[in-house]
Amino acid sequence: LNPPIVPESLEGWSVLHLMYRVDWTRMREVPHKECKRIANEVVTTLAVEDPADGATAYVQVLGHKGDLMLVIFRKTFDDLGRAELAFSQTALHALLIPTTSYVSIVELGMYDMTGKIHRQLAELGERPDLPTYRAAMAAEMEKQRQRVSGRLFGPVPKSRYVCFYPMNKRRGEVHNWYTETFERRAEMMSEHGKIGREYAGKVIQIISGSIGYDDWEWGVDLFADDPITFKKLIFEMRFDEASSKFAEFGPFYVGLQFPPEDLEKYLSATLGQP
Ligand code: FEC
Repeated sequence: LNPPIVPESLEGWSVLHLMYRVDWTRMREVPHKECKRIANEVVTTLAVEDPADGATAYVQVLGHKGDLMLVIFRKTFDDLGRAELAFSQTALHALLIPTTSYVSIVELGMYDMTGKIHRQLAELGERPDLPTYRAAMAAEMEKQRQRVSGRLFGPVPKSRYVCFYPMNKRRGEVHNWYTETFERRAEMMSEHGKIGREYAGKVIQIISGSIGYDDWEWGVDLFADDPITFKKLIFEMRFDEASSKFAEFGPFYVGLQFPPEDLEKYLSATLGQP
């Protein structure tokens, strides 16, 4: 039995994180009525009529790394391109200073499933070098895709607190994720999943793959109703082998999600006031 090397993955939403500082000096000069118009224009521009076509999350970022984070989920990069371009034409855009952005695609890594399918196909006499193998694998993956389609193209969790950061799996001289065998990586991901599942109901994570699209390999979005959950979960994961030996983390962004209809309050600095 030839073990696989590359785990299969399933892809969902195309995702664009956009982060901005607000030019508050100019924003304060905008009359109340105009502020309302500016906010409505953005919300209408980034709204999606059918939830099957995408969604947009609005997040007030804490700290100096940004003020406003928009997380745009769309079916394709083309749709993301249209959304970004349309947003760039809004009046608000001229009052924003971009700080950073991140391009990725929602990804479900299938270590466990890849191993299982590979074993099943081997029992049926299929081998990776046979021409029928790819088709058999593709048929199995299609079944999986149907099974998890709700997670690939799921709704944006409404949770109040959002944590976003990019990360890599290390490729150092001593510890190199990509030179570990498939079985070892699968074992480590299984341990990772076990810890993650202990947080079921407390956190919703959206992992998006960015190899080939951005400067890190994955984007991690976590949604929770209590920000302490992020600290506990990420701390606990630091001890699992996939993290302790192999994870490298980029900058962390944490903030407060608000519904699109509150954008006006955010821009007029009255959001969250009693
Ligand atoms: O090689 C790869 O495919 C790596 C992609 C990947 C990264 C990643 C990082 C984090 N996760 C975090 C939270 C959770 C929670 C659950 C969970 C489960 C998985 C599974 C895969 C997976 N995660 Fe992950 N995570 C990546 C991939 N993760 C695959 C499923 C494993 C299995 O079932 O055997 C449990 C959710 C559930 O099953 O419902 C929660 C967090 C991070 C960033 C921190 C860190 O890595 O230390 C938090 C990259």
